[in-house]
Amino acid sequence: MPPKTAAPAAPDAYKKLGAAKLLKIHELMVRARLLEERLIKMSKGGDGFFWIGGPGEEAFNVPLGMQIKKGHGVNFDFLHLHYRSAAITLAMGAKPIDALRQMRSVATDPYSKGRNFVNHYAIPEYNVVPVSPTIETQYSTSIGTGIAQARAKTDAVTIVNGGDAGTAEGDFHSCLVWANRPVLPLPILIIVVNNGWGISTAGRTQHGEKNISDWAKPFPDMPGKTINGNDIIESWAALEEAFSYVRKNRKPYLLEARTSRLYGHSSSSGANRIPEPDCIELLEKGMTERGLAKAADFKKTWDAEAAALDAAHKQVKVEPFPETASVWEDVFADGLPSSYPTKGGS
Ligand SMILES: Cc1ncc(C[n+]2csc(CCOP(=O)(O)OP(=O)(O)O)c2C)c(N)n1
Repeated sequence: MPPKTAAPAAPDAYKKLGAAKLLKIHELMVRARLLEERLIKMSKGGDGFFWIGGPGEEAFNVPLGMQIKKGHGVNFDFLHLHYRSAAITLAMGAKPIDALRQMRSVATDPYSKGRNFVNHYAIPEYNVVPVSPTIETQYSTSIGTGIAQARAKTDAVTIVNGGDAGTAEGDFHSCLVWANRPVLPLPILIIVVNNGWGISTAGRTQHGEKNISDWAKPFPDMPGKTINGNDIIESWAALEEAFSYVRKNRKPYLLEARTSRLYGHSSSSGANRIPEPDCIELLEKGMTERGLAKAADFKKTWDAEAAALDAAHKQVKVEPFPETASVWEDVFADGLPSSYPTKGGS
């Protein structure tokens, strides 16, 4: 069984991953960061109603998205995500414009047709199940796809992520119990991204356990590990190890990533920049110090991604809002009960 604590990254780990891959990771991190900053601006500028997202989690979420076995159906990985996961979906190939669409609540939003709030993805072709604003329920729904994949002959796995405060809820513990039943262990990569806060409540005032990953201790077959999720090298290696364990052994793995929360909880808490470590700055510093890239390489990426986002935003501004009559669409799988109004609404 892998150790319960993280080993420090090897000194040459940057070079092992290689400049080309690191630059690709950097590009996706920049795309995610600029997207979130644009979404914040939209929420403050009347171009949307509410923002919640994941700036500060890119060094963990991009490697996660890049290591997914992407596709539709039981033979591909299933993702039960929460609202700070944009960098995961972007690394899988989602387009920033679709998040802008959901923020502006336009009818072209592919995730919810302009009906849900931002960073609530639903991507059937990538097995990304709809994100719930009710926290932690994703740990319960992940049991379902975990069971399907435990029964199927496949190397595909289920991934569930959420925050540290939510682990106080029963759904998280149901997931641990179900994933570890000796009669049918489940191939679930159980992730907790620990940013130290539950809205405005400090984690240190709430958690008697030292690490969230210590919840693995009662289950001898489930490794538990805590890593520095602001470090791209540590994140990449830990995810590789965890994915490989779950895919091969068809058993769960509990991974806790400590990250920054760079713009606070949401637009409700102001969404202003907070002086915590910035994983993109750390990556740029690490690459520059090792001669793997220059400041000009990074600037090119920032400029190109910003220009692409400008064009996408311009496009979304002229897209239509949903028709009023569409308000009942997709509410019930088999149509509306006869007691519901079918026209207009009141
Ligand atoms: C069941 C439920 N309880 C409370 C809330 C309100 N709420 C939204 S986010 C949040 C804090 C979640 O903190 P954490 O789990 O650490 O995740 P983070 O937002 O920090 O990533 C709470 C309490 C909710 N959405 N759902």
